[in-house]
Amino acid sequence: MKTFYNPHHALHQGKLEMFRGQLVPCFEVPDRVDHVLAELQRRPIGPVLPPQTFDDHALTRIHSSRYLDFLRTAWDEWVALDAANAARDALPSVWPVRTLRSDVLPANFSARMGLFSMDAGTPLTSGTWAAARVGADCALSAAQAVVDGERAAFVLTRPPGHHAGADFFGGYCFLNNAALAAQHLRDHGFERVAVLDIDYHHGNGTQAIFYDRPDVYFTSIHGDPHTEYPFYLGYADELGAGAGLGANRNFPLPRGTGFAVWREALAQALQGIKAFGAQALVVSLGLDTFEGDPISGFTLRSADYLQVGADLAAAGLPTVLVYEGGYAVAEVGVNAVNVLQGFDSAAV
Ligand code: SP5
Ligand code: ZN
Repeated sequence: MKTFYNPHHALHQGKLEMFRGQLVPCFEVPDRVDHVLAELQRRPIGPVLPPQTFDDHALTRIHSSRYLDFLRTAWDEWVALDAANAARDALPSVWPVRTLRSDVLPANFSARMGLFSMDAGTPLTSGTWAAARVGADCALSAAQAVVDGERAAFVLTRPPGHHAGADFFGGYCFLNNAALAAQHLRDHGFERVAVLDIDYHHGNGTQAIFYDRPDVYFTSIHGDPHTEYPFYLGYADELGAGAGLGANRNFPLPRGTGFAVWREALAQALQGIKAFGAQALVVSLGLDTFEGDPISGFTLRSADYLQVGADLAAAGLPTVLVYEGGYAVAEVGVNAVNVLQGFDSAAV
């Protein structure tokens, strides 16, 4: 399959994230993509291509204009506050929780950082917009390749996307690459599209974006949000709303879950996608389900990812695979390419 690689991903390079009252080094680092690229060079599965350029109209299909306007100018505003900020990343510290207003767009930069974010673990850096914007082009290019008849395509980019909502960043994510790919498929002939999220963390952004829509099915297998990030979404009773009722399905699993139980949840998620009648599939491919992941709690092993790829291919749908999380940097390349190789070996 074709890989659409973001050559500008390293422009986004956060330094520190807030964790238990301390700033700790970011887990979401450029090496995560560099190792996947190196493994793709060792075990080629197809051409590695730069993305085509799409105009911002494709972004506004998913994200609000005021959020995109904020992201585009945020770094310059941050540095305008204090020239010394050029050496520091921007992190939010105040949020409009219940009873506070999110309809008013404050002039104050910190207030807007909070309005457009969900946590203090996602630094905004000098190159965040440039990297995320080209990543969106990669997602749209992969979706277009599938529109043009490819069986599957892989989006190799960072920052990841599945925690980002229509108008907020968080969980290391800024633009929702999987949602952009799904919408592109919808806008180019596929009437029913499924998003399957197999990152360790629930894809709250993607779920929220499609929650009331009957045309995009969202299903996710993830650490139980009672104990795992993003905590406030991803429970089994979230089934969709309004016209989208029945088009959302979550499989929260406890910390420590191994491949046999995880794979049974995958079979059920794929069964839901089939029952929905999906014509195309977008996979949010996180590799943080790996036993060696430093921030996650499942115990999948490297060889299991070959089977994951084969199971995904057995759905028999045109498929866009989007790289999301996965923080065991030394193993993430092997694990990601195992999924792709497993997919290609089983795909008809
Ligand atoms: C895309 C994705 O996988 N985002 C995950 C965001 C998780 N953010 C919260 C992580 C908290 C990590 N703290 C772990 C400390 C271990 N010593
Ligand atoms: Zn994750």
